[in-house]
Order: sequence, then structure tokens, then C-alpha cells
Amino acid sequence: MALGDNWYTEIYPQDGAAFSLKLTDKIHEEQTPFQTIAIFETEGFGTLMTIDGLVMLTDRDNFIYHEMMAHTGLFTHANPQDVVIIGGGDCGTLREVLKHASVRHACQVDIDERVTRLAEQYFPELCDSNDDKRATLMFDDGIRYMADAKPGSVDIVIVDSTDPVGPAEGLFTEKFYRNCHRALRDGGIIVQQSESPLFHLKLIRAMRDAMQAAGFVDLATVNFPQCSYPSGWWSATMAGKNIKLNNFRNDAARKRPFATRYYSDGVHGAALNLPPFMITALG
Ligand code: AG3
Repeated sequence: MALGDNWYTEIYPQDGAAFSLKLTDKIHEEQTPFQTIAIFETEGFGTLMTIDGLVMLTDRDNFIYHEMMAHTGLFTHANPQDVVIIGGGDCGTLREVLKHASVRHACQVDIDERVTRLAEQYFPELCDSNDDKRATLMFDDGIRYMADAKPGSVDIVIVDSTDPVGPAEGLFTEKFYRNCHRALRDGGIIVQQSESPLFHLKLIRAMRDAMQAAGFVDLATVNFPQCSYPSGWWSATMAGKNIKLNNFRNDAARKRPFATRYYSDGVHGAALNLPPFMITALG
């Protein structure tokens, strides 16, 4: 069936596939010094934010991604206190991180302040915790931030970035991971969004190789559905500094004193169990 004009379509040229959402309104579009950000109202997925033509988030399914990006790492770390979020300008990951009482400081470093200002306006529920005394919102280059970070000063680095093209490219390099490794305390973890297991397995593998080359010994990739991203299936990859990642604090996760809609101890365990083709490809 051919789609009419009022559909937003993200095309995945390398895979000969696309994903479309029916629009009811185009609310905003602007070119910032870094990228083009657009906001739409959709018929079935609530508000949609795109950056450079790529789906960043929708009201309907962002909870899956944000909960998995935050809680897998935070429930794996023994006592996460100091968290850095690179990217994540929509503040959805930050909100989940701040649900953890152990966290005393969470610093979000997004290069583009406009992402956050537009999220405050159009995704206010994601910005619920922006006034939390433990939160710092910085608008700066995350690559430089990690290069300058004090050695052994961070427990968790969460990289909530766009695809590895344009400004985010440098976030997928050995050099960046070396800087993260140095900034992390012992027992620290980096968690990075790592694209689709079906479409981007080579990239996941390359990321993992770069993480290992940077000094991280233990790695774990988790997988979860994300219907508005390429292939509808997504992943995050964790790398640990002297910590095993296939175990997590099951009890604490089960008894979590806050609400989640996707993450649970059971889902966490299941997400660590990769299908055979991934195990084969990732070694
Ligand atoms: N996370 C974006 C992941 C990349 C999506 N890629 C795509 N649509 N081609 C970004 C923001 C959520 N906090």
C-alpha cells in the first residue's frame, strides 16, 4: 500500500526497509548549530522527535529504551553514586537514573541545548526530574567531557546517543572508551546504546572490540524491543572495569521502590540471554 503525504517515514537504505508513523500535525522544526530537530504529533504514538530525519523518541515506546539504558547498568553496579550521561538531551535516561536512591550526582552532557529545551516543552514528563538537586545539565561536547574527567571519579557512564554518524561518531571509538575507562572507578560500568541486533551486528562487534582494546575485560550486550527504531529490535552494550556483568543485584531489582513499565529483574535476566546468532557473531 502506498502511503499518503501525512506519514513520517524513516528509511533504512542499507536494509531496504522503512518505518512509518501517521502524523496529525507538524509542530516544530529547527536547524541548530549541530543538527535538524523536528517535533510531530502522530495518530498512534503520541509526540515524535526526530533528529536529522531519524526517530529519536515517541511518547508511546520510549519507556522501554530509557528504562533499559538506565536500570541494567545501575542494578549491575554494586553502589552507583556518580553517573554521567553522554547525550540523552531529552532527559528520559536522566529521569530513570535519578530513581535510584544511591545516586548522589547525575551529570547529563548533551552537545545540543535545543534538544533539552524542546523536550521540556513537548515531552515534559521526561523532564520531571530536571530540578532534582542531584542533577546537573551541561551542554557541551561529551567526547571532550570524558577526556577531561577526573580519573576514578565516575561509577557509571551511559551513552545515550544518536547513530554513529555525525556528532556521535566519536562516541564509538577506542579513544573515547579509553577516556571512559580512566574516568571510571573500579567496579564502574559504561552502558551504550548499540543499535539493532538484526541490522547492525557488525557495529556491535566493532564496539565491543574497541571497548576491549580500551581495557574493559567483561562485556555484556542486552537486547530489547524498540518498535520505532530500525528493525524494531534494539540493544545496549555494557563494559565493566573489574566487574562481571552477567550478574546483577536481582533482589534489589525485584524490590525496586519505584515504578517501571518494562524493566524488571526477570526482564533484565532475559535481556542478557542472547540468541545463538548473536552469541556466534559476538564470540
Ligand atoms: N537514542 C537514539 C537511538 C538511535 C535511533 N536511530 C535511528 N532512529 N535510526 C536517542 C534518544 C533517546 N533518549
